[in-house]
Amino acid sequence: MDKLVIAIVQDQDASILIEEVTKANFRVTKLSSSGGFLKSGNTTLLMGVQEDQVKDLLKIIEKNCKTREVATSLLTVTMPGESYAPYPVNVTVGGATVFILDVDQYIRY
Ligand code: 2BA
Repeated sequence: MDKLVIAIVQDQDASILIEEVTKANFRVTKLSSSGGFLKSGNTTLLMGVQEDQVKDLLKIIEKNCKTREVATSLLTVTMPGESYAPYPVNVTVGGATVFILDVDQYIRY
């Protein structure tokens, strides 16, 4: 066990990704998470793998996670008279945001 791959993905892609990752004999833990910017739900996957398996895992993640445009009205603009109005913006939410960390120890009791 060499690396911990943390992948933040969209909820819509999570099920199929978990299926494919499991089919390829990787172990995975699913966490329900929320993005700080959109404040909506996403999925965080924890996957402990050998260093030489990281490339194969990344290929599966890339193949199964789609980039999507999401409309949000988070931003506000100041209107005359100092009132605020929601300002719609489109953001491109990534297929996946991936962190790869070194694992110090891996213990299963
Ligand atoms: P959210 O924070 O909800 O961000 C959703 C999308 O909004 C982002 O997509 C990005 O396109 C945009 N966005 C985020 N912060 C922004 C900002 N300060 N200004 C303008 N646009 C902004 P992704 O970059 O693909 O990120 C998708 C999700 O992955 C994020 O959801 C967050 O949960 C996570 N994430 C991304 N980068 C991260 C990082 N460096 N650390 C921790 N989590 C991260």
